[in-house]
Amino acid sequence: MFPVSRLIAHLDMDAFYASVELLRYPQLRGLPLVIGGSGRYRPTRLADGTQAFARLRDYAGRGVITTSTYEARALGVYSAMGMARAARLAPDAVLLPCDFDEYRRYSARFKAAVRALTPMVEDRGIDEIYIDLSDVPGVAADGGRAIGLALKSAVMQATGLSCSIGIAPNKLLAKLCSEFDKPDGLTILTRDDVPARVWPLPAKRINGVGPKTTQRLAALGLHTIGEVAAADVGWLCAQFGGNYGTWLHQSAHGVDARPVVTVREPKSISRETTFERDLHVRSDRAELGRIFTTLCVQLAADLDRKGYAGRTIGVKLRFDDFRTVTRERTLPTPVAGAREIRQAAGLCLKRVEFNRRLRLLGVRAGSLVPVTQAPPVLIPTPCRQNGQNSGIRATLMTHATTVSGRPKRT
Ligand code: TTP
Ligand code: MG
Ligand code: MG
Repeated sequence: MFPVSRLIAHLDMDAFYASVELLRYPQLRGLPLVIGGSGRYRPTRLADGTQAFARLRDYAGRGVITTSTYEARALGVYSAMGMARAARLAPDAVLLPCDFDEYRRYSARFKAAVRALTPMVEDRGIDEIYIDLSDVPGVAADGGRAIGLALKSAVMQATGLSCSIGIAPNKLLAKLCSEFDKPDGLTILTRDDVPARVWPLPAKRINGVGPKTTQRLAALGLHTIGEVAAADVGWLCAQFGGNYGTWLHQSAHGVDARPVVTVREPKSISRETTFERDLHVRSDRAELGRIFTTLCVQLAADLDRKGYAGRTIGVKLRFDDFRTVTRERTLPTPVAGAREIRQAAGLCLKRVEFNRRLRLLGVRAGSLVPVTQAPPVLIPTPCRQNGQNSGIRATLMTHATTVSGRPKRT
């Protein structure tokens, strides 16, 4: 089991996508900036060499804010807010489209910088990680402050970006307190701090309490984490079922035994896109075909980069009434190439009834198996004797993708 007392850090990058954009457009620092919307709103270069940026008020079409700088948040503009509403709140905010490839590069960079200092890292997505600091020498003496500061400065040095870190006895509390002092924060929370610093917070701040549970808790008169903590565990179990009731009780008391998992095999890898306008399967056939191919090519590149092949290929569609359907095929051998993915996904699409316009299309590879791609080798093979050019010729043999095992189910 775990050592008696663990020390876990949760590190989360500050306004991540927006901060990466500010590295290439430093002239926008200090201004309200939002990321999201379509690629049409890329900056344009003017004759005098300066760049012109779109403003939120210029935005036409649908879409949501992906993230915003703290200056934009001060105007009430947050992640997941509709563009139209955001434009009313902050018409002058600068608007930039997402550049996921760039964000992935910076994600890899900050994670590498952390791993170089502390190897026990659990990847939790593009801009956050957990780190088990329990075995860092001297960490018990200052509760993790020195290593926390060292991690922040390593991330800054590797990326030019700030992050916020929470250090606590477990993942639940670490995740909670990494937000206490955002941006550029470092918060250390001990078990003794739970009543004063955690109990006054709204129950939804517990990672795992979603909007539905929040509503049900509120209907039962429980609004803060402290109120959940004070509730009788048997009563919570009667309301929410044994597993969830117990989990709620423990979480509200700041108890969480989950380990930091340093290797995590993905269950599936997928790509999807929401269209700028709803597309019709017949009148927009060419455009849909192009989008479909691009998704398959991107998915193949993701699989290649991560070293997997998929035994199942599936599609996801969302219609203009928000109905979502998925179809999946299991293949005789795992595939990783764009052509094979497109073929299998195409067969999935044949099983869908298209009677409405489409707003989203996605392609997914599941039942992943790690692959090791052997390089092509030249092996000598004897030529057929035909009386003219006998002898040895080289035959290019491309090794098939070899499957080296099944991923762990997580
Ligand atoms: P977050 O860490 O939730 O947000 P953030 O880094 O932008 O801001 P904070 O300082 O509060 O941590 O998410 C990381 C990135 O993930 C974010 O920059 C953009 C993306 N994202 C979405 O695409 N959709 C969302 O709804 C959210 C919340 C984030
Ligand atoms: Mg973040
Ligand atoms: Mg995050």
